[in-house]
Amino acid sequence: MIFRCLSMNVQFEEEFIETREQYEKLQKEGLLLFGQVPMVEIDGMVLTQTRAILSYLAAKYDSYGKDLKETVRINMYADGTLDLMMMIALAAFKPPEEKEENLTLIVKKAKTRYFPVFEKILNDRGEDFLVGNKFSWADIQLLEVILMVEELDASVLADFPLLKAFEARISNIPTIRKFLQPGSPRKLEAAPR
Ligand SMILES: N[C@@H](CCC(=O)N[C@@H](CS)C(=O)NCC(=O)O)C(=O)O
Repeated sequence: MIFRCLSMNVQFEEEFIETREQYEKLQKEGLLLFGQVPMVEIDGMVLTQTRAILSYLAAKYDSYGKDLKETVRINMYADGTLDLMMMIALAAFKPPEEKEENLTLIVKKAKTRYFPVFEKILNDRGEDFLVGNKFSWADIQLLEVILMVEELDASVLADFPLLKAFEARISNIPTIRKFLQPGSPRKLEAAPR
C-alpha cells in the first residue's frame, strides 16, 4: 500500500497499530468492516481488505493495465505475491519453537513455487515490467515480496538473475529509491523472527 502510493508520488500518512487500545478504538468507531486491519481512509471512504484497497489504488493511479486482459494478469501476479507475503506475516504468530522452521519453509516455497514463475515471465517477455511493458501494481508487489524474503535469506535470488535485475530496476525508480533510503518516512515493522 505504502509502496504503491510512494511509487506514484502520492502523499500519505502511515500509522501502525502498536497497542490494543488503538485497535479497540478503531473497532469502537466502527471503522473496521470485519474487525481487521489494514484500513485506509481515502476519497471520503474507509476501506479494508488488502486486495480491495490495493486494486483501488492501482486503478486510481493508472497502474492496473490498459485492458481487462492486462488487469487479470496483474491480479494473478499480485495475488500470488500477496499469498507469499501473508505466509511471512502469519509466521510472526507461530509459537517460538516453530517459527524458524516455518520461515525456512517459506523461503523454500519462494524459491520453488513463486520466484521461478516471475523469472520465467521476465525471460519469456523480455520486458522491463511484468505486464504490458509498463509499471503496474504487479511490479511493486513483487519488489515488496522480494525485499521481505531477502530479509529472511539475503541470497534467495542467487539463482534468479532476471529477478535480481528487476529488483535493482524497480528499486531505482526515483520515488521508490527515495522511499527505500534510510531517513525516509518509511516505518519498518519488526521482521517476524
Ligand atoms: N483478509 C484480510 C485479512 C486481514 C488480517 O488478517 N488482519 C489481521 C492483522 S494482519 C487482523 O486484523 N487480525 C485481527 C482479527 O482478525 O481479529 C486482508 O487481506 O486485509
